Amino acid sequence: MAQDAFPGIEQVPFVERDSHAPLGFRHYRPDEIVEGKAMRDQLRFAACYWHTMRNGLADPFGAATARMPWDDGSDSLDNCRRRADAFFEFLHKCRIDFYCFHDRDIAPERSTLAESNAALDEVVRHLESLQQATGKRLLWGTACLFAHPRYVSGAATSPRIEVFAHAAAQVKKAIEVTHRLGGEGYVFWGGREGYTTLLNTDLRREREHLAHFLHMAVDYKKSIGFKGQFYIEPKPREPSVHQYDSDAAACLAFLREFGLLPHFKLNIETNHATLAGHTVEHELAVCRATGVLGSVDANSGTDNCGWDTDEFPTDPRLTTKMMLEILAAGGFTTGGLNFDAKRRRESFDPVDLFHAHVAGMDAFARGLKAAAAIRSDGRIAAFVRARYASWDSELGRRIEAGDATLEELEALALHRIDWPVESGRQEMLEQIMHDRI
Ligand code: XUL
Ligand code: CO
Repeated sequence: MAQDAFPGIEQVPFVERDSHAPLGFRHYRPDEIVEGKAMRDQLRFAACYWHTMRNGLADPFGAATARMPWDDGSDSLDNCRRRADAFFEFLHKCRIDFYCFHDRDIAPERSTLAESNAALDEVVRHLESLQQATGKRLLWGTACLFAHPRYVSGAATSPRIEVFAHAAAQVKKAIEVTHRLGGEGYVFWGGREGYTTLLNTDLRREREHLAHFLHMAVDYKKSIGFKGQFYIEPKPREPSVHQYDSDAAACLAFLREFGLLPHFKLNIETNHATLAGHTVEHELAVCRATGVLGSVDANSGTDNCGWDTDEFPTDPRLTTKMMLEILAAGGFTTGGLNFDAKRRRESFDPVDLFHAHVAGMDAFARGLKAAAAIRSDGRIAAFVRARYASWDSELGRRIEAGDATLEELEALALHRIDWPVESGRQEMLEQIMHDRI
């Protein structure tokens, strides 16, 4: 592996918490055991190819600012390989074990699908050798079904059957290369699977088409023996006005409606949750309650901005709340924490890639330790258990088993004149949590 994209930057060292070293892990210790597992296995950090390697930091008002001296801006395969080398150098130096990509991040789209597939195969061969040389692993792959103009009105929900077919072929190939690279999962994010106006949209047909598309992907996955986990990534809007996978609850209803629930888990992204008017811990809790918490796209947004700003998650309060949910769900199996996050446009130096990821990793290390401390303290969990203790009765058991009737509950209620409601103690619980961050 070439080692020259980031000259002068060594592998990020471990430093003391109050160290003034500009670059260093103050909290992340990959081998430290937290709740029975090494931190690296609890957190399973991934860097994403699209922001880290392909985002020049342009915004709607101005040009790209990111300095990427390893990239000549061309779509030659040599340039693709150089980028991959730079990426793996970055993963190594930043101590990140996993990565994620879209097909079109790693290799260019050519004028025919066959040529695009051939280019993809070339780069995948190179990634394969980089993985072997470094031990880095693919957390998940995906297909970019939103950037090309053919997807202007959707991919799996396009009004044109030819576009639907192209998207299907692209997904087929992307699942294949994910499988070949030993990917632990595959993500479906429906950026264009929604609408801009209902006046031109057959919502019933589009949702059904999407379901058939996903069923075909499930069948194909089985046919090639790909064992990785399929995920849906909810997001309410942007680029569409409304996306069908708008939040975790909508995804769950969709998956159940079309018999897809056994085949999918969810990939929850912080800034998508807030766009949907939720907190990320709400989305994670919905997943936990249903057993579909799969993976996380870790980022954060600017409050009250209303846009998916994909900022790095550097606030330990946010990460503590997330890790509380993730640990309560039993931790990650196939999933992990993928930094679907980009530096601010003003943070354009190569070293800012390191500052951004290290800040995010340290924030999650703190969040993990704080969440573990809150759980071992046990007061919050004990409070919740006690709050529902009346349900641990014979009657509670019968109601929860679906065996009770309104008549017998009425018989109980008719003779009751006092109501033993208790304080929710929110502020007390918040203090217990904040004390451990
Ligand atoms: C877009 C987004 C995507 C998905 C993968 O907001 O999050 O990058 O994570 O397609
Ligand atoms: Co994402």
